[in-house]
Formats: sequence, C-alpha cells, structure tokens
Amino acid sequence: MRRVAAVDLGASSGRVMLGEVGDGVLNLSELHRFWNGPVQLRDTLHWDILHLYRSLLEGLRSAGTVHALGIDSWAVDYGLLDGSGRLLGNPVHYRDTRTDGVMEKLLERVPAAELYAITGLQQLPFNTIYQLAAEHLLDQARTLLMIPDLLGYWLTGEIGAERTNASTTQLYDVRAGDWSPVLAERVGVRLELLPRLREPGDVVGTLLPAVAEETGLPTATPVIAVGSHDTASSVVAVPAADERFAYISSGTWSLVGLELDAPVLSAEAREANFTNEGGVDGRIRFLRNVMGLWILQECQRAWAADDLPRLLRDAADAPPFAVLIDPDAPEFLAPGNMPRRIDEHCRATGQEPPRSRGATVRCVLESLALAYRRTLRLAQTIADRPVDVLHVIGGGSQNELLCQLTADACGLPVLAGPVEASALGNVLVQARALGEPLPDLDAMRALVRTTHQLRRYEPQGKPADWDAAESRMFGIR
Ligand code: ADP
Ligand code: LRH
Repeated sequence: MRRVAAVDLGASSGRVMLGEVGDGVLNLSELHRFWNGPVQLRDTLHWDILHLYRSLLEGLRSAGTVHALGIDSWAVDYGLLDGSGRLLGNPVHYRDTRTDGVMEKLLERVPAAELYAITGLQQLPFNTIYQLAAEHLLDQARTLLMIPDLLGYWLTGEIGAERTNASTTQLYDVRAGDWSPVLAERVGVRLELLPRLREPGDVVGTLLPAVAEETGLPTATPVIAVGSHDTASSVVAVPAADERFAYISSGTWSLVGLELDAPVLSAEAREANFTNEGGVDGRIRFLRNVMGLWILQECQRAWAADDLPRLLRDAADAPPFAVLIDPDAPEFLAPGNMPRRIDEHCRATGQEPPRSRGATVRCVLESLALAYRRTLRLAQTIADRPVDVLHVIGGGSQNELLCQLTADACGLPVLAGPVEASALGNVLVQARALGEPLPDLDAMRALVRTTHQLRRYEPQGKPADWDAAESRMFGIR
C-alpha cells in the first residue's frame, strides 16, 4: 500500500489529505483543512502565502509515515525570487485590479490570433502574462515560480515549473511543449525567469533538513510533481468509463469542458474563448472558465450566511426562471458587495432584482446551469466530440439543486462526485510515480469508479423552458 500526502489548495480552502493506494484500494482522509482567500492590503489584493505554507506544514506534521507528498493549487499566480532565492513581495491574487485594462493594451501589440496560435489559451484578464505586464518587481526578479512550485521550492530547495500549471500562464507554447521565447520577448519577460519544465510524476526533490524537522518526516521523503494545476489533478479523477464524457470541475470556478488528445486552435475555438490547458499524460483540457460558485460564496460572505443547506432549500422553493444573470459578466470577478452587484446587473438588463436570498441563489444557480449548457454545446461542436454523460466533480458536486438544474439545462445525465477530485488526482499521480501499477488515466479512473459512490441526476422538466431561458440569457449578454 502506498501512503502519500496530497496538498490541495483551492481558492476557497486548502487541505492536506492522506491518500492510500493499493490493489483495488483508493482511500482518502482529511488531515487538515484551512481557510484560503483574498487579503486586501492597502491597494493590493494578495494571497496569504505564509499562512498557506504554515498550514501545509501543520497538515504534514499529522500525516505519520508517508512515502511521498505532492502539491496542487489554483493556476496563473506566482511568486518571484531574487538572486539569492528570497521571495520578492507577497504573491498577488488574480482578482487584484492591477490587471484592469492590461489585456486590452497588450493585445494592441500582440494580436489575439497570434497569442492563441501559440498558447491556445482563453483570454482571461488575469492570465499570468497580463499580471507580469503589470508587475513592479520584474527587474529585481531572477526566478518566477508558480504557487505549487514555490511551495515545493520551500520544502526542497529545488527550482522548476510543472507543465500543467505552466500551460496556464499564456507564455507556454502548447504545440512545442515549452516556454515561448517569442511571447516572452514580446511582453518583456526575460526567458531566464522561467524555470525548466517538470512533468507530473517527476521527483521535485527531497525535504530540506529544517522542513523534515518541522514536519517529523524523514529528509528522504520525496516531493512529487503532480498535475500541479488543481484542475489538471481534478480531471485525472473524473470517473469516466470511456471518452464520450464532459466534465465540470465545480468549486470557486466552474471549469467546463472536454478532455482531448490534441489542442484545438481553430478560429472558432478562439472566438468562443476556449482554452487548451495541459493535462496529465499529455492530454488537453479543452474548457472554458465559468464564474462558478464564487458568486454564491461572495453572497454568503456579504450576508454572513454560513448555512448553505438552508440557502439551497430556500432556492429550491423559489420560483424558477424569475431572474437571470450572465455569470461571466466582468463585474462579478472582484470580491465584495455581490448581492448588490447582482441587483445592479438585473436593473441594467431590464429585470426586477430578486426579492429574497432564496431567489438570489436560485437566479445564480439557474444562470450557472445555462452557462454550462451553452459552453458544453459549443465545446462539442467545436471539438467535434459528442458526449453522453456529464461528470460534476469538486465541492460543487454536493449541491443537489445545481446538479439537477445542470442535468435539466444540458439535457444530459449528470454523475456527481468525487468531491475531493483534485486531491484524488494528486494522490493517483504520486502513487504511479512510486511504482503503483496504474499505467494510464483509464486505470486511474477505473480505480476512482470502483472506490467512490457517484450520484446520478437524470434530466427532468421541460426542455422548452430552458430553450426560452437561454434566449433570454442571450438577450442580456
Ligand atoms: P475550491 O477548490 O475552489 O476552493 P471546492 O471544490 O472546495 O472549491 O468547492 C467549494 C464549494 O463547494 C463551496 O463554495 C460550496 O458552494 C460547495 N459546497 C461545499 N460543501 C457543500 C455542501 N455540503 N453542499 C452544497 N455545496 C457545497
Ligand atoms: C481553479 C483554477 C482554474 C483557474 C483559476 C485561476 O481553482 O485553477 O482552473 O482558471 O483557478
């Protein structure tokens, strides 16, 4: 039996999980869960990276004997090191306003079509390339490390860039499989800043003596590079039985799409803003970011309403299709005042704002389900890959109302679970690196399928209601 620790840092919480993998066995248990989120400090929105690092060490301390550990986190963000390896500043949150207007300016110099032909990445205003264009510390920096690589560096002293996360920077050439010198030069990023790439499954290094002492783990414990982009790890754990599946990795964001063998770089894909992110074992995650449960999380924060089950019951009782929003509207990206911004969005689109919390939540969930429907239909057409089933994984797979609305809107059966998909994908890639006979993604997914219970939602209701709602939604975009 392989025992490994998986550190999984989502945008709303971090966790250290203990994974056990053996013949027909895939156990996961939580060692430590901790808060994660934005911290506003003067004029900049940050992550609390030292809190994350300390929490990671705390989790590892309670792990007991493990054969290895691996780290995955949200994408696009980074820390900069100076020439002596010290962190320059506290990593900035991708929702910070420093990137306001930056994408538009950079696109005047580098045409969107050229960017897409090289990177295959969707345009998100916070992609690393745009953050770097707004970065004040670039001149002093000698090394750029994505968040899991930064934490791995603090654990081992080793520098590198894991490929799946590197693929989210928009500085990575998706066909060449390496950093793009052309783009780095065009945006003024010195190529030496970008470390050598690592594959998921590579050994990052072993623990520094001080880390071993702090965690009680032997110095020989390897840190393994997993699919260090959390979404790459979560897609590993999609319990699909064949290739005719779509997925929604449902957490703070909803990552909605398909798994492909090769990138789709067509004009159609670019115009529909689909991304081709790097997956484990050379797969491509052809997907779009839908704003996700962030909107609900921010409503809960504004209302100080911790009781999510109650809010969801109220939403289930609220009248259907009363109000719709475009969840991907840019005004929903930044933190703060979310219920008020929903109300303003409704007024601006000629709708009466929702009258209760339950109605607001219903509006958010129905609007998300419609965004999923539109995204999945486009993905199947553009990639020419029809699907029979939609897997919903991550924390949002526990939201029964959203799962049912998703099945109804998409006209597809939804299979919900596992909840901790990123941690499972992280564990599975580590187990394989340690020699567990899990030759390919099919084998890993088969193990998830036989060890985890999924909940099935059949499409219900009248398809015509969703057609009408979709037309209304197009009207407000
Ligand atoms: P991230 O990795 O982005 O931090 P998670 O995958 O942990 O996100 O998912 C967090 C979200 O899952 C929460 O915002 C919440 O909406 C949803 N969620 C968590 N627990 C439940 C639950 N018991 N019922 C319904 N939804 C839940
Ligand atoms: C989800 C995620 C997503 C990225 C976003 C920044 O946690 O990694 O795949 O686009 O965060």
